[in-house]
Amino acid sequence: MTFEEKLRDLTEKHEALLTRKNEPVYVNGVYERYKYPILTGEHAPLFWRYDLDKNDNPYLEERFGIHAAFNSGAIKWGDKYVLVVRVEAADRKSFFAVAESPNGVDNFRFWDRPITMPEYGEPATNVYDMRLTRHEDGWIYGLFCVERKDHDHESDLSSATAACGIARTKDLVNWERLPDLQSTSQQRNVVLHPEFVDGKYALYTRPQDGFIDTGKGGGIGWGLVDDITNAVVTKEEIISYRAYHKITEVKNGEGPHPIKTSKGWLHLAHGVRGCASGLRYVLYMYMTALDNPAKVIAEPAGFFIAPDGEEFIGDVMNVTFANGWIADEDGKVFIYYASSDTRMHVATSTVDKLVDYCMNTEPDGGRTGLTVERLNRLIDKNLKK
Ligand code: BGC
Ligand code: BMA
Repeated sequence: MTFEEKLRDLTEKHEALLTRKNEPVYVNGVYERYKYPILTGEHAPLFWRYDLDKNDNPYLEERFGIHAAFNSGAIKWGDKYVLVVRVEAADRKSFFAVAESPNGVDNFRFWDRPITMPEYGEPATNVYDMRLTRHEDGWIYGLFCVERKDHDHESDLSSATAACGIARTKDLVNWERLPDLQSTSQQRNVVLHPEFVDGKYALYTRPQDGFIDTGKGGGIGWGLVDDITNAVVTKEEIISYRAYHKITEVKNGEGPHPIKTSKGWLHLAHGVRGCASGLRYVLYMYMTALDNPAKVIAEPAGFFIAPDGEEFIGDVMNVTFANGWIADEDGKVFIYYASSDTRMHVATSTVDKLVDYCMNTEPDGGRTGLTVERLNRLIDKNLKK
């Protein structure tokens, strides 16, 4: 094949992937999953991956490998569904890039350039998992994990530190970087609540003992901050707890910021447990009171979304992770989740269905006997008919 033929072939296949129609697949009455992932590394523009100059690249070789597209923040942007994607290059570094779709379930396309995120302090080794919040102060905030080498343990090549980076924008292109969050522990999974609470910025946090170990960290925390341009959180109250033999035993963390409903705030989070094959990441939901986003009023037992089929397989197996969702004005909800640190998917539901799920699914009693009692209550009800 000539250079031109190869390029035509690549372009046709790429265009077919980008415009592939997605279809909902019935799951459980609560949400629909979709037939195809909505974004993968292969969705990255060809002009990110190839040098398209025939003289410089006569073999049309890929010059910049894009390995994965996952863990995306989400926001409605005019009438477009927009994701700020964690794109991972073949060199393991991730960065943020915006992708948009006209309908939220297919035809996602990256904007021409990735986000050039200004640095704060020591330049980051890696950044990932942005949570977007359109705050009532008028800015759009992106909170994300900033990973740097842990210089106190230089000889251990894997030692690192995690901090919450904070940036804000009006157009998703130009970002103003603010100082990283200061707190008593390392932080990954910090999320900005969209409203002021007692006149302060409110954060969902995830205190942890070390870079990986959440240790005594307890779960998803809640803390107030006076000034977002110099964010310091001094007190973190745990609101969604980790517990022995629950899906959150090893870790948990807030997903995107909660959705406000007439019945309370709807939350999406991830829970992690350990098993022989490593860590298992699943998604779960809970609700908090409308007048107190830190007060849990419902927490259905078990997972809401767990890996299924090809979702099990990827760079980091057995992972579903979500840091973005969009609630439309008509009540439809687009849940953007990633599988196995590799690709993005969507599930669709409605605010009413999600509230119903949270309010009418019984909580985890913490031991097998109570799980059987819960099952028998449902069986009794159904068999009486
Ligand atoms: C990876 C993250 C992961 C974290 C903790 C980082 O180096 O990039 O995906 O969540 O380590 O394991
Ligand atoms: C983490 C997260 C994600 C990732 C997951 C599994 O701790 O912050 O970035 O999806 O591990 O690797």
